[in-house]
Amino acid sequence: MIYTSHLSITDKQPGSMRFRAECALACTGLLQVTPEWSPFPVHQLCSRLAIKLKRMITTLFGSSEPEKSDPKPEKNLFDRMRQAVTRTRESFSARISDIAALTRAVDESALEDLESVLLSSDLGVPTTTAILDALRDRARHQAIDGGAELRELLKQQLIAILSAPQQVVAAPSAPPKITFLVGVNGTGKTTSSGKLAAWSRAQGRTVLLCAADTFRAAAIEQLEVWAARSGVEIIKTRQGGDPAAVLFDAVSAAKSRSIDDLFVDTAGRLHTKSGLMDELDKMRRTAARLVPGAPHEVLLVMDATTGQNGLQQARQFTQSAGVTGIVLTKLDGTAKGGIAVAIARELNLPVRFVGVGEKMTDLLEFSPTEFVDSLLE
Ligand SMILES: Nc1nc2c(ncn2[C@@H]2O[C@H](COP(=O)(O)OP(=O)(O)O)[C@@H](O)[C@H]2O)c(=O)[nH]1
Ligand SMILES: [Mg+2]
Repeated sequence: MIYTSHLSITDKQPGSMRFRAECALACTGLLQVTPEWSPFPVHQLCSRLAIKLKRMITTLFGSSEPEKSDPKPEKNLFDRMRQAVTRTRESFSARISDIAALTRAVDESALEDLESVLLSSDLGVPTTTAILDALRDRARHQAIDGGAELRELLKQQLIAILSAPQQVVAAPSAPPKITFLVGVNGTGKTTSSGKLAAWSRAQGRTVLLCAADTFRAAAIEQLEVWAARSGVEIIKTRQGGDPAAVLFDAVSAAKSRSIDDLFVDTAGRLHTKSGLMDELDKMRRTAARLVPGAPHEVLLVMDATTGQNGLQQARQFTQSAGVTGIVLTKLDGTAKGGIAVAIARELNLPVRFVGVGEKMTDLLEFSPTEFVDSLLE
């Protein structure tokens, strides 16, 4: 928000505190000064105070300026994915290279080594078993010719599993497209809502954020900071307000303003808390009443560092919440990125996005081929 100075020309006494404060605000860009200010060198007068003030505002509220959404990221998506899975690749790829180097003809002992690598990267027992079964089957029909071929076959298997879930997202016949972000506490729902808003804006779409986590005041403020960073508007209510009511307002606003994308940040909930699951149901019904077919996407936000536990939780969640896809966050902080493969196979849901850090641009659209290539290159 930009304020306009109401100081009259006669009030502008260089020694007065108010004048100095307004000069400093003008330097931060938060205060607009009228042309009549031109005789006063505001930037020289108070630039040091302005720097202090700006630092204080940023500390208290985060940056109020829209972060530049990097029209030309210095790294391409593949490099960024590669960077994000560094820790997983270091344990995964190096050990697979060892197997490949030692293996002339792929035998049972090489496959057993591979099994232990897959398990330690959090692919989980059922997915690892399925991959090993397919490789054994192949080896029975046609010998696997050394480590390089084993690596290639593994790649194909992983890409096939990750590409299998083909959840068709119902495109709305008229805007807005409504996306809910759901999941347990701390997985990254609010952060991902903000990043998605910026991502969608960067695609040239119009975006609105809805703060439907009314449980904690901090969640509303956190989303406001994200809205300011990504330069989108936010619809919110007071803490403790009815999430379905704020959603109603947000959908109505999105409809009347012809907004393309409405992202709805929701409160953290466990599938076992029936009150909160009912609340989510009510939100679904509210959205559907205003926009037929809504919500068009329900993204379950999962924290990659929680591994198989997170998967177990997600399995139960997807059954009751109509989840259409996954946002897998904190991939940058784990050596167990193999969880993405387990998710695709066991939940039969596509991983739509991955979170690779805490910045606005640290959200990548998921591509099975890029993911597997960056794990196994
Ligand atoms: N390193 C990293 N941290 C993340 C990522 N996504 C979210 N976080 C952090 O995880 C914490 C919880 O995120 P938040 O969005 O508040 O979770 P919520 O409770 O589900 O809304 C915050 O400190 C975020 O900065 C990610 O992709 N990578
Ligand atoms: Mg939150």
